[in-house]
Amino acid sequence: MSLSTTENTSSTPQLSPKFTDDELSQFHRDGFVIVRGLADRSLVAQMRQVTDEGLEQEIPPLEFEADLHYPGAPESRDATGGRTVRRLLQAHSRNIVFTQWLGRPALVSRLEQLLGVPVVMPLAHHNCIMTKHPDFSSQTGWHQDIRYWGFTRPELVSVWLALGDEFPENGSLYIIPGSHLGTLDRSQLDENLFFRTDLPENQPWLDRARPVELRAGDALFFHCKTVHAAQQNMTSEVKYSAVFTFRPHDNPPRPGTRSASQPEIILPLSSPIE
Ligand SMILES: O=C(O)CCC(=O)C(=O)O
Repeated sequence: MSLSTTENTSSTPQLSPKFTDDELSQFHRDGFVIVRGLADRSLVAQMRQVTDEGLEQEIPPLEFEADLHYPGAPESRDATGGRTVRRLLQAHSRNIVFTQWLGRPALVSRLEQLLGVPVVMPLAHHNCIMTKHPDFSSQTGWHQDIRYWGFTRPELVSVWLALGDEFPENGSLYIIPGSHLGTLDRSQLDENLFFRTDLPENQPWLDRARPVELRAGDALFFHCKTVHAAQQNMTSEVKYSAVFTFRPHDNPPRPGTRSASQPEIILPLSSPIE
């Protein structure tokens, strides 16, 4: 079963300028909410073009599948498929189209509802285009994004924008509704802080997992504690997603952490101050 969403099923979908009360309740209850068609076709097409160029020309900074050693990844950069890109890093500075996306009132107003004003975007986390290739992509285990981040409070939201259709066969995310509200004991995690699938006590959580099916232009908003995972891409087409992370202005990175290692961007307000 795929997730219930906020899809507008009328023939001419109207994008609401903000989250509805139901959507906000869903985010707080489940730790995520999907907005259909948040980015229009032209924005998606431009981002895809930037991604194609970045991949063809190997424009740095890049992260390769081989760098992470996740299950299914090539052994090293020299192995067959070793130069399969997992992420085009520093997406924001790759093209003006990302500034256009981050300035969209329909995006910023929703972030303001979740995080208050002004919304701040760390450049140290996500800020990437995820690419998932046939043949050489890897599995990403169950995890919370906050596990290696260093902020004052675990209060951040990521927005995962699909640049093509995402479904289980091409490695879409799976997500555990409500997991952001749970308290994980260290013993439930492995040495790399992935949620263990071999423990009976973790099974009830894993049984609740659902695939996140997206169409190009759909956006998944998810909490930094929401547990998620993804499989390899078993299709013949590469999957692209643009992912950025946001925080409330009063939740700064802790000094000395990787989260504090790069500058941040303060998003323009979604509507002018009166
Ligand atoms: O597409 C994937 O493999 C999942 C990526 C992910 O969850 C992450 O980078 O936090």
